[in-house]
Amino acid sequence: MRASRSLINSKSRTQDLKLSEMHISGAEGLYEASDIQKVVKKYMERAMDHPKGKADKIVITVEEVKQPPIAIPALPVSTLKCQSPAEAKKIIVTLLQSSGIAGKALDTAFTVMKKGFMRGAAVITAEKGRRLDPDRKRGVRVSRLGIGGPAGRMLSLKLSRYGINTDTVKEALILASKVMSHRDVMAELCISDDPCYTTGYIASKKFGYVRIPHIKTGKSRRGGRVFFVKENTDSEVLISYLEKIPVIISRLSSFRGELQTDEIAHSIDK
Ligand code: WAQ
Ligand code: MG
Repeated sequence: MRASRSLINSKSRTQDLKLSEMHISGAEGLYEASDIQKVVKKYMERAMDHPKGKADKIVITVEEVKQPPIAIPALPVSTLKCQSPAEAKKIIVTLLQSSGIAGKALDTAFTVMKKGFMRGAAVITAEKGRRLDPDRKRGVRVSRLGIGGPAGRMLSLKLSRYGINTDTVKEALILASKVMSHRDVMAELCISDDPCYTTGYIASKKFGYVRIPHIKTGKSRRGGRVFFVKENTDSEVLISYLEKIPVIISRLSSFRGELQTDEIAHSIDK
């Protein structure tokens, strides 16, 4: 699903329709045929009621997937103690550096995040900080991802124990798990573009899915995603995996409550 709003007014002379469209909401998933009507209804509700504003165009695409999905485990989940965006930044730098991401790559990532307003994710190399995704306005949109019935029910149960059983958390964990299942991806940084949603995350092969509260203040529509990849990544192969290959979560990993940054670093190093 993709919901957007045209920014052209009657006085505007802009010829470039793409430039004058604001992305409001997007969602994608892999579902059983029998669930599609229910899912489309849910996506419609989401498209028509979004804190970013009212959409004037909603596109829903339903495609049959021919290839059997690849089964992967979900990443381990934890939440860090964090009180402010400034503290969040320190945590992000510490954990990403310890996942092998160089300063140059972090600089590129923070520049991309500051601009905000992307529909997909930027793909950035972990050493030199080069950007590999071809369409910089759009980024790469991860699709064809989902969770199997039993794992999905178990996930809801586990997340309920921590009071975070929401579509936002589930979808983010599914996405991060697919992204991290590719061998060339080292880490991810995500900040929601929803002005009310102030918890972001980093994901890495080393730390799993690490939630970071207060990653931004509650007023900003700026958000985005960055995937950090090995320097010699074949971007076409990676992007086609992320966009096209069906991947489904079939089992879960560990869940942990609130941790201090050094606790997570320490527990992994042991
Ligand atoms: N593929 C690639 N990038 C995406 C996708 C996708 N399918 N969906 C969203 N993005 C990018 C895009 O640039 C958005 O602006 C940005 O991510 C944020 O998207 O555990 O809801 O949908 O509590 O606002 C984090 C949950 C929620 C943390 C993140 O992101 C937690 C969220 P949003
Ligand atoms: Mg979203």
